[in-house]
Amino acid sequence: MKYLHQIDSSSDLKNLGIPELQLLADDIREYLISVLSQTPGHFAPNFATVELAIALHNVFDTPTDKIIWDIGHQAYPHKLLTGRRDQFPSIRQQGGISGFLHRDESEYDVFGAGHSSTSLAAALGIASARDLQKENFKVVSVIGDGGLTGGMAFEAMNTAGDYGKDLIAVLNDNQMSISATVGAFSKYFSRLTASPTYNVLRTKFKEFLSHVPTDARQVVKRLEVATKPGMLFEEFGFRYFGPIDGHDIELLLEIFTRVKDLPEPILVHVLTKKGKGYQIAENDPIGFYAVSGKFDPKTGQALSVGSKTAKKYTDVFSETLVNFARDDQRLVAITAAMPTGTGLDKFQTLFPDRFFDVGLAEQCAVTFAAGLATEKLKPVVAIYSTFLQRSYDQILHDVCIQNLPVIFALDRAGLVGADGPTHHGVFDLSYLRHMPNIVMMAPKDENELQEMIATAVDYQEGPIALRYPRGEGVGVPLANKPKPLPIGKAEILKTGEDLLILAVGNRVYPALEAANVLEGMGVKTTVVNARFVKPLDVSLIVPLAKKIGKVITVEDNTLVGGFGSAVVELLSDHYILAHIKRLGIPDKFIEHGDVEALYSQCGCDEQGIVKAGQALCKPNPKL
Ligand SMILES: Cc1ncc(C[n+]2csc(CCOP(=O)(O)OP(=O)(O)O)c2C)c(N)n1
Repeated sequence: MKYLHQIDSSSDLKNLGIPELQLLADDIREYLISVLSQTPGHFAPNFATVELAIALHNVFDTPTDKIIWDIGHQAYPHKLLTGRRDQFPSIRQQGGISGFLHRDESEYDVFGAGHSSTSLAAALGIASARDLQKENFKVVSVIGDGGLTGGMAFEAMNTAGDYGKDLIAVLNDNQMSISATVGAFSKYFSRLTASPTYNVLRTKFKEFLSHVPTDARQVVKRLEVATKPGMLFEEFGFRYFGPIDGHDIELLLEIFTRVKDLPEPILVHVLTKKGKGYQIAENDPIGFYAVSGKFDPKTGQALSVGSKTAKKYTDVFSETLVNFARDDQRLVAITAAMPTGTGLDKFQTLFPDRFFDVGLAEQCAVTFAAGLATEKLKPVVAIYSTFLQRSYDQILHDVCIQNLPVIFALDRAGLVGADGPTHHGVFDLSYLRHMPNIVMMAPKDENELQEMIATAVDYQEGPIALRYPRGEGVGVPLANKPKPLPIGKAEILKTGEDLLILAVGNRVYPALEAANVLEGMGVKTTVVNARFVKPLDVSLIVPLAKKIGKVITVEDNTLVGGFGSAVVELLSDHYILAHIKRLGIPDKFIEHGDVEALYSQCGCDEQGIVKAGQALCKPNPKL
């Protein structure tokens, strides 16, 4: 590595000529491979943005000029160029740098992200603040063709074009979201790149630029004439440039230099390739979207074999749903750009007509499902807990008020680990529980997940949600024909008269283990697997709490408004006076790190439950 070592901030880039910048791009790719073959992280998207990051930091005066990356999973080259090269091996690990953008991490991370389609609205806000305060800097948003399928991106374009703000949107188009980008706009982009104009431009571009006058306005005019296919963006009020090869540094520098001083909304359409420069990832951009363990850089083969042998919750969901869908033609499945992540790819293969991918558009996914449900279909909306946050009003207004039987499958519930605060699924119990009509379940293990899928498929009365964690289950045997559970019924797993632990979801097994430890200390404990957060099992919980008098609730959701809160409300409504300790995720954002370590830090692992039990059962806790 020759050049990356010299880059401690974006200003160091300015001294390099084009050949050096190209070598720097090689350095970055080499470094990405060496680190990411040892450390899990997002992979292929970062190989697509190497030249883009170099060109942007070279042409623009960052951090005075602001670059806003959408999502941030593709911003590793940006991190490497802005002072985080040496910390890079710590990425996504506890105490290390974030895998996304984080304002506290660097002044170059202008706007934090993790969820998609926010960059244009944020850029518009920043540009508007600049103008209001009579400041002078450029604002650039970088958004993918996937991110552009999110409604907020269009809402922002609609406003930006109207306001005529001085801002530049760079469309990083690789025709890939995580899977192939879907939708009419994606088809539109394909037509753009297939157009003869683009192909002439692509081959003749440098020659073309060397012959045109250097006056920016004249060049811009000619470029515009050459690239009229971008009419869609022009109609939105953006001047469109492109499509151009996003791996040609010289071309990128040229274009950005030329458009930099145009004081109006600009869209530069850049074509990139996922995995660019690492052939194995270029050939398998979906498999190499992210890497989850060590691999051999020469072959791309995974080196570490996970120690756990249990099936992943996602796979159990995927296989169980498919089995039900074979017999029930009314079952349809909806994803928001995550067919592989949610496991719906199996459903897609087997029942393509009953599968819908709406792009990175969670709000659309939910209301679309509501529409399907009005016509007597049984829609299953599979969305990660964190991304379903986007659809709060659609769930409330379009599904719950109309009491439509939509099934919500929330994957990645609870703490997710390395992706950190933007991705932890620790709010869903709170944001769904207070909606009238909804039923809400969380399984203790993968077999119970199967039973909850059976319950949801069987349930006709209205909306029903199940939420389950990331990663492997606990390794219990899986029933061949899972049976529905009675709605709102909890199960008692252990009995004892000194302490009552009410646990839900993935905290049930730690609660059981804690109860065993407490038993050794002389505290006899009843453990209840709540199964349903709504409706709660009133006839089981109320008498037990009344009799035992000391209660611990434990959940992998925020303590604010979650399962523990529901129990407290219930006991209060029944005039039950009890000593209650709620365990779960505290009222703050939890950073990235190892999941188990994070649960321990939050005090809701086995040890935390034991501690709480000891404290509660000290002699003399007088009511
Ligand atoms: C609201 C939301 N939904 C889903 C995701 C999960 N996700 C992360 S990256 C990604 C694909 C983004 O594609 P694109 O914007 O084209 O960026 P590229 O990977 O091509 O750089 C998806 C679906 C997300 N981050 N945010």
